[in-house]
Amino acid sequence: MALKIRNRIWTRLASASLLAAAVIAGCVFLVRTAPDIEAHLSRPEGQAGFAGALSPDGQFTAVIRDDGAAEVRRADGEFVGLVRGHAAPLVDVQFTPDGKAVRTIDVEGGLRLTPVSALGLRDAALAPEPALREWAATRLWRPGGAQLVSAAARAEWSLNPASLARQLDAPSVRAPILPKGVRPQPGTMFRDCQDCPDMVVVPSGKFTMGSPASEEGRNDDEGPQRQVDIAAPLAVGRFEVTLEQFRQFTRATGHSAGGNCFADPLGNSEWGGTPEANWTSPAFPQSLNDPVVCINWEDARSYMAWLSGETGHSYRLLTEAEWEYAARAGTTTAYSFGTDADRGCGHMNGADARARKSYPDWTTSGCDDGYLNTAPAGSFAANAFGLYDMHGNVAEWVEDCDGDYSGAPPEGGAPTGECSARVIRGGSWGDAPQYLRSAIRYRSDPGNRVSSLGFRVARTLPP
Ligand SMILES: [Ca+2]
Ligand SMILES: [Ca+2]
Repeated sequence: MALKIRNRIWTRLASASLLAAAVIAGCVFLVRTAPDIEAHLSRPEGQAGFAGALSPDGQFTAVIRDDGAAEVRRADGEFVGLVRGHAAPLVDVQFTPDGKAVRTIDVEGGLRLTPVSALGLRDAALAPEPALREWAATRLWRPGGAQLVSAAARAEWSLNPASLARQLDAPSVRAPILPKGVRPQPGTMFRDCQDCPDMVVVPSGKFTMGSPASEEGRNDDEGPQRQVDIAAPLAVGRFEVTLEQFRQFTRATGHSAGGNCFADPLGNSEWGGTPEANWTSPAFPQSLNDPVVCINWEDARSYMAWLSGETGHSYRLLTEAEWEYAARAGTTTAYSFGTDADRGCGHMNGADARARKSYPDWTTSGCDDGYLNTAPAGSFAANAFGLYDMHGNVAEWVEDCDGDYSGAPPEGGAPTGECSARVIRGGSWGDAPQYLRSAIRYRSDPGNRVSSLGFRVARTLPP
């Protein structure tokens, strides 16, 4: 196996909603029986109730949440946007009689009118084709809230990475389902079906691949640096493929990802190929939203083929160049959050102080990132493109055969054909910070399965 010996696990191979709450409180009964008037509910004084309203046309509800924001939903319960007070919690919300605005009052008496169109609802309703309505009102997510933004407003976004990160940083909220025939634009999110992976559209661009000689922790195989042109936008999985997503694939196809996963079956540092360890049982507990592990390169490719068939789109692994471009998200520093590995515990799941308690011989960071093994997808901050867990959590297979940069294609393509080692990127929960850098490169026999190794999907976009 073409593996380097490092202090990393796999190298040891060589060695419901508020509306529901309203239903429980019986208040929806009030608004639903009076859709022809400006429905209005007030928070009972001294009680943990709520204020809510129904739009005059009966299409939307607005309910004040415990955090003082008004949450607007469609009548069927689908979330569409938030209205907040300028600086104080809201205590009252109504729709105006003409239905064109949401009128809110905050605890200090401040009145605010928020046009319905500002929530994107009007743009959605005016979209020329019914199939485009959802997309015309693409959701943008921001810390602490979310809102709908019209297609026209979206066209005015700059591709400022920091701006995109703010908009996309809400991992618990799913991307909208992309209507057939719609080409997603850079800076937006989508998924192709109900259970498909969330995708982020990253813009085209040029970047410098590899690390400078001055980068701390650098390995020689990260250079020489070279210029790469990612010529067209592409869709990248927002998260690593999860256990639940992989389970859907195996149920649908009968695919058997075998055992003999490289793992630590007893949690006592006796790592090795373990016959009984596999993706359903990697020798540590996982939630269904954790990234799937013990997946070899062929398993990942089989998943892509199935997902492509299910959706009619071209799903594939990222090339190595695309992966680094996506991980850097416009940055040139060792990590997408900067150069300071000591800040890493807020940004990535790697080998940390918690891991050292179980594995005293490991090189780790000095901080506690909260996870010994895998973390649920999206547990850490996204990078500027809105992608999660590019640094750490699980290391990720990419398409390329292993090779040095002098012979690799310059335009982001992958060497094709049979090869004895495929590239792995990003490092994992078992790796010290220096092995989680954007430029770090690993490689492995494509048949190997490791309890810290998974993958991420990409999708080619039509021209
Ligand atoms: Ca960790
Ligand atoms: Ca990762």
